[in-house]
Amino acid sequence: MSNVKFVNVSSLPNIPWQEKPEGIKGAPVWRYTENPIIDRNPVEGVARIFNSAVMPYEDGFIGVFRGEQTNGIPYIYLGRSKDAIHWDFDKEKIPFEDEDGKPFMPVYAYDPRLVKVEDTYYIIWCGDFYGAAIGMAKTTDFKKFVRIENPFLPFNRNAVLFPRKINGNFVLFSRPSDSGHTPFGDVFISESPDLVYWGKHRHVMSRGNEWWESVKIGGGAAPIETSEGWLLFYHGVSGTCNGFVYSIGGAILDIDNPSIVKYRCTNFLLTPEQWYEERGFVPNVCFPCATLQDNDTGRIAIYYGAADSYVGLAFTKLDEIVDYIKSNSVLSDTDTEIGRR
Ligand code: BMA
Repeated sequence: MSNVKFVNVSSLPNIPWQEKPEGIKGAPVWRYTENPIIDRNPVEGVARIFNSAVMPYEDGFIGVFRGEQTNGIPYIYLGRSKDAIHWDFDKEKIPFEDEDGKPFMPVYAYDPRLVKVEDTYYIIWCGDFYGAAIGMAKTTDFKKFVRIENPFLPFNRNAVLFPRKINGNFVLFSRPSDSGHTPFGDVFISESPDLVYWGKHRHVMSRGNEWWESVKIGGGAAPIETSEGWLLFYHGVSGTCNGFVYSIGGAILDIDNPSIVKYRCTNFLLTPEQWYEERGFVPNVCFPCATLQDNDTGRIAIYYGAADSYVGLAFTKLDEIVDYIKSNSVLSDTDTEIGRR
């Protein structure tokens, strides 16, 4: 087993965890036996919670949750937990405001990510900016949530912020798209010195390396810094005669220039197999949005939306997953290039 180490990752002794069961075939990723951890109708007025992001906070955990309201409109709700498995949700939507403290609510908001950079927590989502585009806000106390400029023009979905600046700049994955369900999509990154002005756009990874990710791919959880590079859990989409199938993939990106992919796993790491992944509002979806990790043990907990209806939890270990990705890596030209043309 490799001696890969986390970098800039804290101890998290209360990370949710189950040991790897016997008989796992394929990738070393195993589901929590009590999945799904969030069931339907979790809050008054919210029919389903899925595609959500969590992180350690104070003596427990906090998260931003995609709540599909009973009128069908998605929004972001705050949740708190002692064990990162059982969650209490606020009944009200997150009250976003502008820089002057006036209410400034997105029209809708979905697929939130939650990332801490230095002393500030950032929430990144997909919302309406005269078409689907990326929204962002910041908080330091989870009481006051201030919107910051929308980083990109429409259409763009699925943005993920890196947990630290690289060469002095914030770095954001995104996936330019169309106004519909987007039958294409690669992952790009952009840099910003101030979270207002974005540039130095680079291509990271193309769809279509393998059939399970042949239609489109998108950044998933915030990348995890390791001695091998940025460990990325992302989603890949396959097109079938009966619709899209969303699986979880894994890649490792260069630490100083993450537009360069060092390793990319040819096999999916997790694909819909359980009832809560195969059956729901949108069947056959595993959509990763966050991880927790413990520096002392190498444990990683992956949070993923299941069938646009539930939240699932899966586990892996740093050394096992890095070994698996490296030993099953197949790279294309667009992976290894700097991503500028
Ligand atoms: C994507 C996003 C995700 C969703 C997925 C499957 O385009 O809308 O929120 O989980 O489709 O429906």
